[in-house]
Amino acid sequence: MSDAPRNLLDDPTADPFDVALRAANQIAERTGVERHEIALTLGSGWGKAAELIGETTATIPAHEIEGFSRPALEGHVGTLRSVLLPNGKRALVIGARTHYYEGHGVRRVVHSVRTAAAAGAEVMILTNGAGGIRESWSPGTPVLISDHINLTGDSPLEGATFVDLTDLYSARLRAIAHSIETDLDEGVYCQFRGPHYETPAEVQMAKTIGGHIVGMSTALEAIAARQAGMEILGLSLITNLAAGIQSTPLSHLEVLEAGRDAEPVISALLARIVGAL
Ligand code: 8IG
Repeated sequence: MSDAPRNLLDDPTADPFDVALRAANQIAERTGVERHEIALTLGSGWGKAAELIGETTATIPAHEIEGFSRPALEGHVGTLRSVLLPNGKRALVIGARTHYYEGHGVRRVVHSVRTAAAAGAEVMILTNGAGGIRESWSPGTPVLISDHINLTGDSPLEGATFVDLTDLYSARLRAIAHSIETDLDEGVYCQFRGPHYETPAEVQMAKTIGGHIVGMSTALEAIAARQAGMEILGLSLITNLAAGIQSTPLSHLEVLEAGRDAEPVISALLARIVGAL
């Protein structure tokens, strides 16, 4: 038996929105900031943006907040930060992502997004490291997410909760991103369950059904963000070409390296986008 404290979200009778509200209240108390207008989840390759977007006024180990867990993966930072933006707004920077492949259930996956909404965020920026299907994308290319295909077979919505996902990735926010970086490409993000990377045949399937990016995180989070009424901006850092698109095998090390190399450039881009919101 593990002696780690149990997570409230693992209790099926707990209301996940209630847990998110408790988390948001704890964040308000720990940061001294009543309301965070913008939230960002920083995936692999995007971490440096936290320093560039503004002044960090509080840093909290995420696992000290209700419903959050310790980071499962090296290269993922388990902190929540409150950042004061130059325009006076407050951003909640989430460096702690629970992935679907960890097997803790979708409630744990989307808890950070629901917490951000409960903390007052109206804009949710979701970033990730991902594989690229377009051959013109070299590792290190940032791509705007225009839409997604959720291949997990799961949903963060429970019961007969029908949520419209038209314009899930806000055209308004994408236009702002384009005004900052005119040659930013867009693509459809396919979320696979992982943690294995795709087979080349699966990548071809994703391409055939209209996908351009393959990843393991963002679609489920975006659905929960929309349910919570937030406007969503999604950005992928292409850290590798998807399996079979490149001739060499994929390695997690390669992914981390591409992320590290691109980090200063894409983080500066994200900081400029945040500054324009
Ligand atoms: I970084 O090639 C990263 N994440 N599914 N496929 C999937 N997720 C990824 C990939 C990839 N690269």
